[in-house]
Amino acid sequence: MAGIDYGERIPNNVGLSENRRLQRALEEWQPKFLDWWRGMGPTGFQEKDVYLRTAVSVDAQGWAQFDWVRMPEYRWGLFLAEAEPGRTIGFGDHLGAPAWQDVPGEYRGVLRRLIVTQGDTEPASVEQQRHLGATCPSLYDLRNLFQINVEEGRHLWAMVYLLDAYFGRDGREESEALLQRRSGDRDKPRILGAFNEKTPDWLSYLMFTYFTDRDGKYQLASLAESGFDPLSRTCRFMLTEEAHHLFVGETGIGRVVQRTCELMREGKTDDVRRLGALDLATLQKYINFHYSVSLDLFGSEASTNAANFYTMGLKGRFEEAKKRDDHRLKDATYAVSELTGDRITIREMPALPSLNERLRDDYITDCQRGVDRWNQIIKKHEIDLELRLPHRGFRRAIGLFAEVKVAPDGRVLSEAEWDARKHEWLPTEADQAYLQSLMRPVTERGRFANWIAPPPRGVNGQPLDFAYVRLG
Ligand code: BYC
Repeated sequence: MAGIDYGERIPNNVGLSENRRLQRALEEWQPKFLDWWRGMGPTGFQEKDVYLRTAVSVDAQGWAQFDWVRMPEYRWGLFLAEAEPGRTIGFGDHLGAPAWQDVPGEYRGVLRRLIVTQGDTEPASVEQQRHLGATCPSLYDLRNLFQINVEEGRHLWAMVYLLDAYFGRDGREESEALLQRRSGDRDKPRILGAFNEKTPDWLSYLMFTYFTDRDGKYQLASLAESGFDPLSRTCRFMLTEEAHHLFVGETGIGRVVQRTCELMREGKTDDVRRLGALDLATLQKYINFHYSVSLDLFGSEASTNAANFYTMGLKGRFEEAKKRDDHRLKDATYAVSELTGDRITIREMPALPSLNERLRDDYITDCQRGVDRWNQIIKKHEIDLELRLPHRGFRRAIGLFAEVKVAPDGRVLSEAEWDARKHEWLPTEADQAYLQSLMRPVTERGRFANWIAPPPRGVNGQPLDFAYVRLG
């Protein structure tokens, strides 16, 4: 089962050739996907050879193979993690029952919506990043961008497989709709807020891969606990690909911090803009923006949807199987923020409707780890400043804090105070214009833009001056 059949038109390890109806449905969808990729995928570079990795099997050893590929010829396929024999449902009302191999009829609509919401983010992110190739800071970074883009495309395939294989005609309609919505489009926007924002420059992209892809990690990990076994296995394999996206974000921002600190030391100045780099104050503003947009992706603090997903056995907690409790949570409580006038307090609330907040807490802890590592870089340069995650209520559009204005330090502000100070906390038009002025392509082998340090090593043991994308 672990091996992937690349002899087929659609590479897969799901026995596609034994299911003619599904094979036909997916083979009809494939050219539409390619049309979407050509129209909405990376602008330019489609005919260039890119040094990409492709999954060759889903087990730990045989995962990836690196080779030169033109992106439209990338072998997008259907890969599920290996089945766990005898797997049972790990939480909710069906705890202990055998995991479902088919969609439980009564949960069909809810499950379809979860899969569609997840699926919608994947092409959205490709659309958001499509113009970045033109301003890449190096061939190494360009290659990593394209790797992420093709894998997001594969994650779309992963969700379309579930829709087509398990949801009949409505599933096929949803698969079509996933190719029709467009990030940022007024009439046909993508479903979740963060996926309609622009990714206009490489700093925003690195922030996106750090903060927004990390939401992906937590949502996929919760869906990997699902009692619906095909969803669980699909998400388990997606998580292995997701790890590279998070690596790009964390190390990418780390390299920007590194370069900034080097220039601050060399130039004996905080004003590294004069030296053509990004000052730490601007980095902080971009952290504030992308972190707050990503916090919204977890939904409201109190959500009956989240409670239902759990009780139904469809979406678990992060690392559900490692938790030592009753996995039903009917009588449990969880500490959730609350607004009392202009004060933010904490109150024990029923655990089930608080599951979004709990997942957000797991996410926040994980986000902090990377910020700590960036601060280590700053400290090593003997610079007295720390990057910080803003308060969870800062600039929120979903949930409790959408009703108020909150400063990065957690103080509730009046509208007037917020308006007077928001330019200190969020990228201004001038910041964005400055950033745009840095976005000049660097495509010479082994060279890197002035605002970002080279990585410590290349991809797959290759040197830094390797032709990661053959432009000639
Ligand atoms: N924007 O009960 P509530 C990734 C809606 S990222 C707009 O609080 P719920 C990736 C919500 O739909 C991971 N609308 O929320 C990363 C609901 O609508 P209805 C993506 C929003 O349902 C980078 C209403 O508000 N995967 O993979 O508990 C690159 C009340 O909502 C938003 C998933 O998200 C928003 N931000 O939770 C590529 C997993 N938030 O019912 C890929 C699947 C909420 O009133 N999705 N609403 O019409 C879910 O688990 C849930 O849908 C959510 C929302 C956690 C997103």
